[in-house]
Amino acid sequence: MDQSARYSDLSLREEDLIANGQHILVAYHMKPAEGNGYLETAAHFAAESSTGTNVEVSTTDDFTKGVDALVYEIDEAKGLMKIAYPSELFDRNITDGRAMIVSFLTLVIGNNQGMSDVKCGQIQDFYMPPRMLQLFDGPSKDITDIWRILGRPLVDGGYIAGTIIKPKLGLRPEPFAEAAYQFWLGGDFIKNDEPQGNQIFCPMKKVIPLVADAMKRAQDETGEAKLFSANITADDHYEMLARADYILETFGPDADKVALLVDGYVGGPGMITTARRNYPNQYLHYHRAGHGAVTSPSSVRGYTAFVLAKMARLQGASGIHVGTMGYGKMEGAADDRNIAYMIERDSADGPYYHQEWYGMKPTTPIISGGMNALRLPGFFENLGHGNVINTSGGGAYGHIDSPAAGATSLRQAFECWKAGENPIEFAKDHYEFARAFESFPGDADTLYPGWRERLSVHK
Ligand code: CAP
Ligand code: MG
Repeated sequence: MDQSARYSDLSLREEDLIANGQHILVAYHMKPAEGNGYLETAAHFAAESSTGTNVEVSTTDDFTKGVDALVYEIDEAKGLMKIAYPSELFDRNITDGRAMIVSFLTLVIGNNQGMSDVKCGQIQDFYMPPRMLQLFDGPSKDITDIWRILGRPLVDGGYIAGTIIKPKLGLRPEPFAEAAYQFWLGGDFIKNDEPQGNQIFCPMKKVIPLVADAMKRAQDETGEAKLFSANITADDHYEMLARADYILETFGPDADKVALLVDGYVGGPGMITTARRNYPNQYLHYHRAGHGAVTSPSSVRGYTAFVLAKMARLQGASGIHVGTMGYGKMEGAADDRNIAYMIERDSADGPYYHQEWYGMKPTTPIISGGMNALRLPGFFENLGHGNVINTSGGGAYGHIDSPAAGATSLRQAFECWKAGENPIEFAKDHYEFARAFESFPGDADTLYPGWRERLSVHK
């Protein structure tokens, strides 16, 4: 059944829809299955994502038709379709009237995935009108809270050198805490790796007191504040609360230096909101393990990493992983910097829509995955700043001298870029950075050909 007469209106102009502020706009890459017309399929897509189904139902009335999602633009050659969703379609809390990402996802990327007339559809971008945007929690803590703890300026406070406890699994409590202590001697921020929780060989109630003690000792030793991002992910809301409460109580006077890490893609929006609403005083660290299942550049379904990050800011993530823009081990490209810009700025351009955030706090880009001191200068150059959290697991624990030296080499990489110096020249009087060349010789050969001769002093 062709529903384009009801579910499309190509005379609608995007600037009017934005000026009216009554619709959430979503841009998709969409391809119909063989034998289906573009507009007809797009209209069916909009129907299934809002008020309709594949047939007319007799219970539809005039009000229903007033909240139809409408296809307002198509470009068949580009496989582009844009849909305007009336804000009223989206579910609101009975407790406080606020909006929820789970409802947004249920409609805009719900049953439309897997329909037989749609070959594929993927969200590229969305626009949130001011009134709806204000109904999302947004972050309660942001990078300025970390800078404050570290005694840095609250504007342009700079790079946060972090790591992930490695190996990913298989450390017992004592070596785990020792690995944390060793990194903190040189760096700022440590996160649990995403699967680390309460394994029987490393029970949370054994390891967390040791990590809290390691933090204290590292702070005493260095005279600097240190941060720990603790994984509280669990299927059960109450288990998440139990973990967070235990962790915060155990860190006691250092609890302000604890971030709560949630595996938000596999766990879903409810888990992020559990952390955001129950612990608004803690920095909320959104780990996105598994997101590649839908966001991979090879994917033609789901949504992109850009969309994931934008949703994370609405939900209230203080920081989310945004990849390494082609400089690390995960998929990504240089122009992924627009992901970082969208979540850290008050006004930014996405691939299809400009978004104003009206003062919603920013979400820190967390740079992670195969990073080390050698890869960072190029990364900062591409991004244009270093106001990020970077977690380098292999890049710290893979340094040939020590985790502390690995951490120091990361900080030096930022100094090198900030000073605009040539990394090989900089290495000549920055020992830990120079030793990173020897720690990661494959990267050094690729990024800095000729380094062996020029750094002969360290050979
Ligand atoms: C990185 C990491 C992170 C990835 C996730 C890992 O370790 O801990 O989970 O960065 O990807 O387990 O691979 P290394 P993303 O520093 O040792 O590579 O940040 O893109 O979401
Ligand atoms: Mg990890």
